[in-house]
Amino acid sequence: KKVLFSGMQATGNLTIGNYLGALKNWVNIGDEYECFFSVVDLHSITVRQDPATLRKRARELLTLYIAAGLDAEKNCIYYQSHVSAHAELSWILNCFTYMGELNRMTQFKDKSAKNADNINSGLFTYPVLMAADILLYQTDVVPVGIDQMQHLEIARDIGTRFNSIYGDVFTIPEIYMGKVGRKIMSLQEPSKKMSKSDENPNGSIYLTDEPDAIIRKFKRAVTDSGSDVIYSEDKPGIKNLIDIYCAITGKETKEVEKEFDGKGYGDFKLAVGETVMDCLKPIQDKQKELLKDKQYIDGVIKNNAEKANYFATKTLRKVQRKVGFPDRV
Ligand code: AQP
Repeated sequence: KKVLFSGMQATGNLTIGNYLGALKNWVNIGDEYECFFSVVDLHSITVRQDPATLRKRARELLTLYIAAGLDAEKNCIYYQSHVSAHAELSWILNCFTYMGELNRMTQFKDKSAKNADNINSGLFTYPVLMAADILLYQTDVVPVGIDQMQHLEIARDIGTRFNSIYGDVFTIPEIYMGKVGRKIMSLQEPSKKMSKSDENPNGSIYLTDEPDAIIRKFKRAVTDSGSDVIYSEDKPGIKNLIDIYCAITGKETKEVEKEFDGKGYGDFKLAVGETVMDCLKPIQDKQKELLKDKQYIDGVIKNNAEKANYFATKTLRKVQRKVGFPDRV
């Protein structure tokens, strides 16, 4: 089987952007692959976190992966910090990455603008750690949203560079993106990506939002002039809502335009809200139930950390040998 790797940070409440751009695709295509789904907590501390909150959110996120439909026996669902090979490979790959390459990363520019008082070197080398995450498992495919495209390209470049010096050590991964939901925008500012760390909670639908909050936020969503539900670049607000609706229902944009022909924005916004609500409810219920089952979740954490460590260490040892570190005796 080919290998799939992906991960998310427990840096806040997940949004439907994270769900539709990444998690939902993991569930859809996961069966075809040997999968590694990580809660990437090493990445999270590039921005200052409250320790107790980070620990709590990491557990909630790991549980959410399962609640969203990933089988914890078939898939390796684990915490990045439980597999030290990520940090070790990341150091080695840092020595094969140029400052100039990292300087071009738009996420670094965005995040350092947002965190001007803490532009740490971890934030700068974030893409190298992400390359290590992916290359460690000899990954063939990485399902992520479009915002991660640049990071995936640098991972491919670093892997290719290493291979060109030392021979075929790493599999060079491909990106996977769903047809729709690649970039869900803020409900309040449709020119901006919906993001878990957005300060305006009305712009994002969180996976933990209660039904009435979901409906309220969709009702308040910024729309455009006119009143027709049409998929057009000139109507970024409506376009975003159609994207959300299509990503959940699997409908085509043309079908949606027809469905709401002659109906106003109000009806459409309510329909999208109800669709999202119905989609999230079973996931929320399942997550609540799983969070109560400490023994089961602890078992998943322990078993999968062992499994991830086994595969990751295999690649790490090979890399250490290639670069010339002494053999273990
Ligand atoms: N708005 C989005 N639309 C589609 N996909 C999205 N992703 C994030 N936002 C959207 C995808 O979700 C995964 C989560 O990646 P992450 O946890 O590393 O965080 P991120 O990409 O930095 O996402 P956020 O929500 O914007 O987090 P913060 O606010 O912490 O920076 C990735 O696959 C991403 O593409």
